[in-house]
Amino acid sequence: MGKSIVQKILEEHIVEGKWDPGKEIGIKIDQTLTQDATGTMAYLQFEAMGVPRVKTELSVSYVDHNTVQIGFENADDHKYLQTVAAKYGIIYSRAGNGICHQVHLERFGKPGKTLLGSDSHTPTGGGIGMIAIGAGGLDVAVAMAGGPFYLTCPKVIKVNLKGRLKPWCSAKDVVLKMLEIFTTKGNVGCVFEYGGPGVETLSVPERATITNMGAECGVTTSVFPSDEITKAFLKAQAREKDWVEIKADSDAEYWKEIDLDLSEIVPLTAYPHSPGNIKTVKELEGMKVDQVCLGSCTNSSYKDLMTAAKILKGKTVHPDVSFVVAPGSRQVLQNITRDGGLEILLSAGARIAETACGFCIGNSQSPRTNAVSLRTSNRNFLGRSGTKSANVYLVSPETAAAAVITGEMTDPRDLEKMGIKYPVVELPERFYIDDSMFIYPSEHPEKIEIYRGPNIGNPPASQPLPENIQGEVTIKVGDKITTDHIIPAGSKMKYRSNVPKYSEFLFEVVDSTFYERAKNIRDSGRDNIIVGGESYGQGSSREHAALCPMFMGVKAVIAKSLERIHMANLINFGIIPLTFKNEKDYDKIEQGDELSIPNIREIIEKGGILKVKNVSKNFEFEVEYNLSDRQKEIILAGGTLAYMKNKSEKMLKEV
Ligand code: MIC
Ligand code: SF4
Repeated sequence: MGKSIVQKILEEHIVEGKWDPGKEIGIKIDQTLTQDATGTMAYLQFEAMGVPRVKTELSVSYVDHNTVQIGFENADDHKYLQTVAAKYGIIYSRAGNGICHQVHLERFGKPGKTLLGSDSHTPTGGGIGMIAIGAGGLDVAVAMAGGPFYLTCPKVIKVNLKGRLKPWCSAKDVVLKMLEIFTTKGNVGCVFEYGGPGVETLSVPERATITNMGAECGVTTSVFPSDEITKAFLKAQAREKDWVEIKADSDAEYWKEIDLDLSEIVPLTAYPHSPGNIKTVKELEGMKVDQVCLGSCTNSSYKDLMTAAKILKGKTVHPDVSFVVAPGSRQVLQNITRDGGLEILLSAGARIAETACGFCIGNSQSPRTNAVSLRTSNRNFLGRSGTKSANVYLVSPETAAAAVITGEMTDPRDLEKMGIKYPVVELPERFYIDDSMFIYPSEHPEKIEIYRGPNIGNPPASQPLPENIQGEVTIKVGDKITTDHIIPAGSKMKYRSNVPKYSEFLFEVVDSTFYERAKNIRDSGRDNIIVGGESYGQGSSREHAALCPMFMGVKAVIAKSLERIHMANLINFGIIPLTFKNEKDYDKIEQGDELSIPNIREIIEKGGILKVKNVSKNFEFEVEYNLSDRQKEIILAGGTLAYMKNKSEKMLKEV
């Protein structure tokens, strides 16, 4: 039987286990990336491992999230990251150089390699034919130290692309269609592999838009073949030597296959407050728009910005609209400047923002109260824009540009009626390339002193799993709770390196009393327990959604289902993830109920049925713990750092 692309690349990297979908495997990681908001914690943990130099082929530390420097905190973090990179053999991409995923695709991504990134949109690299996976910072730190990355060997879903996109319809609409088909839940443990004749009609940045937002479906990653189009992109980046062909065998078998006809794709939008809420743009036609934001790691490439610029040529931004453009990288900005796009955008009245995440994570350009904001980004979770009452719609650059002109939701195909022709944008044969904002590691690491400002604190230590868990349901939440609900980003993100302070904002958008209540429970010697619905922990890779609860004394999360990265982060920080055996038990529990899980340590160690007693309501229910032997050991030890320490002490004794 032939092999899929996913199987081919993974098999080449497996160091523990074997190709067997559903079972845990450990893989070698060739490249890592971190960004500043998750990076500080990742490098503090890496430092704690005592490894003198990273062991990967390539590791890059990007600064792109916390670039708004109000107060000293972010600048302190940048300096810390710069010195760590110099000392440990990591390339440092300075603030201003661009969003990690866009820059990595341009300058470092290589077909056939594995990439692990401390950001959930790392699968952007799948656009160039790599297996690129998002993970918590601690997992990335372990990979930098040469350790394997553990994941569930995935079930591969083949997406057969046919036909060609019609004018005004774009890669963003394709991935929004995927979200309509697959939704944001129920895809844990799967990978989307794209194939079929439609693939060759899509450029690498378009493929990357599609793999980027696969993250919203909850898949482990998404991947495209590496073909002549990939080769042309790498050539345009002066990196043709990095090209290798990667394709599936013609008789490869898949867990599931679907067909998607690109010629049937129409302009789509995700309406508030989930990327899975899909409607056609036509259905919302005429809705007044207050803000349009073009950028983010999903849609900030040369093609995206040049397309919008050509649509806006000679026009002025509608008087009721604030139009923000954040180019994905300095390279994109330099190239649209060379090719005249920047001038058109400026003349139209665009507000050019820094080449960074910016508006996407709500740390700038928060819209007005009750605003309708059209964004080309990938997430429209409640409050993520920084304005809780705002309604964010996710759209393509074409739909965004149409609204900039009309001031309302407009199907971009209707621009033809206004005499605007569809702009065909080809990628340059050779991009203007300038790598001067990368700082390469020092050749004299012994001379580098790590800078630690007052904002940098060591990660708090976790505790081994207790004999019994005894405590209270501190919060009961519904379905699809995202990590943005658990711990907000935006203006609070500057406390990423200060866990006690950042913890004060836990569950802020859902219930602002959480912190005080959790603190009282913890300080009275009892355990905090979180009860969640389906797909708990969707969204980002931020390990603070586990680290801060750990700091607050959360010992268990009991949910109907959990998302991959968040579940791994909970385990890394010694919080046991449990699922209801019978989902109806969820309905019987209330916030404030006293729960006890007797003998949990013994049961995790030796096996057996795990029962939870609801002391307040006087009933008992069963929960499941779907953990590999390795994960059980981590939970028993109280998290990955403690587990690694125990393991190396044991090894030393044996020597
Ligand atoms: C996001 O888009 O939510 C982020 C901010 O990039 C996160 C990482 C973080 O919280 O720092 C992600 O996607 O993993
Ligand atoms: Fe940055 Fe937004 Fe992409 Fe996250 S989704 S990496 S915040 S641009």
